[in-house]
Amino acid sequence: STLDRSSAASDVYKRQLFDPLALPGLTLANRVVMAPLTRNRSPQAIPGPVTATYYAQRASAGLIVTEATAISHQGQGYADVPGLYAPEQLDGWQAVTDAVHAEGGKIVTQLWHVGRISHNQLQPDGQAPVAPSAIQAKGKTYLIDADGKGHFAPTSLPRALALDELPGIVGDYRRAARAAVDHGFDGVEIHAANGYLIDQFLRSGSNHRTDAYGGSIENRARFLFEVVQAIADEIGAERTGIRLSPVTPANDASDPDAQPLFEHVIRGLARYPLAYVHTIVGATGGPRDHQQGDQPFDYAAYKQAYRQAGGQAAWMLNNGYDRALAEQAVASGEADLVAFGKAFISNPDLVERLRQDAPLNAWDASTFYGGGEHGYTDYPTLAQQAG
Ligand code: 8OZ
Repeated sequence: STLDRSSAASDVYKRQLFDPLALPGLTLANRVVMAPLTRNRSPQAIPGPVTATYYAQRASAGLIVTEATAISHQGQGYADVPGLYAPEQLDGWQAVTDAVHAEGGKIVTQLWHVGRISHNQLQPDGQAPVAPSAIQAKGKTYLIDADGKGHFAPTSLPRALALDELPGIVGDYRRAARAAVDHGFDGVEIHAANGYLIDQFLRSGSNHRTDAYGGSIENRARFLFEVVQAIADEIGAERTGIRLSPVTPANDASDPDAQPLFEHVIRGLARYPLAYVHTIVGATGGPRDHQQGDQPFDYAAYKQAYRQAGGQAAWMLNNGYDRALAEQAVASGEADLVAFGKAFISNPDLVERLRQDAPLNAWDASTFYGGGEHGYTDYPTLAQQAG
């Protein structure tokens, strides 16, 4: 394997943010990753030609992780987010992956089931969203009215999933992963972060089950491992990544004891030869030093638990990284890959800007969610600004 796992070798070879990374299933041109970014620009859950342009403009990223993409209608929780379960959606994604590959990029899709972070009006037949337990999240989802105006709205009360429904949802993950690679994706990222379905199973705040999927840490992690196993069986672990957010409060995610929970999860993940493990440091889009419970999360111990258990996947970190912090993280061996979010929204050529230490375009938060090409495909590159 050409995967560089030898942090001890850094005397002679100092890894840099702009060096390639050859993973067993995925060769990346550099260590700068485009983080998954929800943009709400896919009416009928179909990514259109503008979405292909948007991702192709950002193909110089070492890896693009698409916006979170629903594995099923039940997995939908926001207006105009894309899916991976209908033929027209998959045709749309084929155009996206073709466009990114034509520019020399690599792209994986983020497999998403929102669980309770949804609204009856987004669910099949207006039903309640599903969750480990019937506990409403203190949080918001995003709806678009008939007049096309978007707004945030409280999430609906979910119903608890029956035991015999879980294999069907695992099957939806498997099917979506297969469809993704059949439509040109280089792999998938399992969205196990930010208070969505898998994270709802993990955390004691949202999981009050008394069956084999609730209670102990082992039980709460069972659903996650079933999803990982199914996807690894279907497309190969080397084309599979996973995103975790050990302490985020996003979407009412809560567990006072994150350290043993996520060390159990990360040790279990070491059993699979995954492409990468992607960790959000702190509160998603917020403070990097956020904590759950009364102890700061020990990220070094968490990573060490993974390596000691034999885990060899590339280590991807995200949240609040700038150029200096990212270079330091990669050069020190703390991270193999660093994912940038908002900076990629406003800088299609972010890699080149970082390489030159050029100024970055500011982002316009008012065009993050919903809308058209403005704030989506009209941010200029350095070359466009110079011309
Ligand atoms: C922002 C708005 C809606 C969804 C996440 C998928 O936080 C999201 C998301 C982010 O992971």
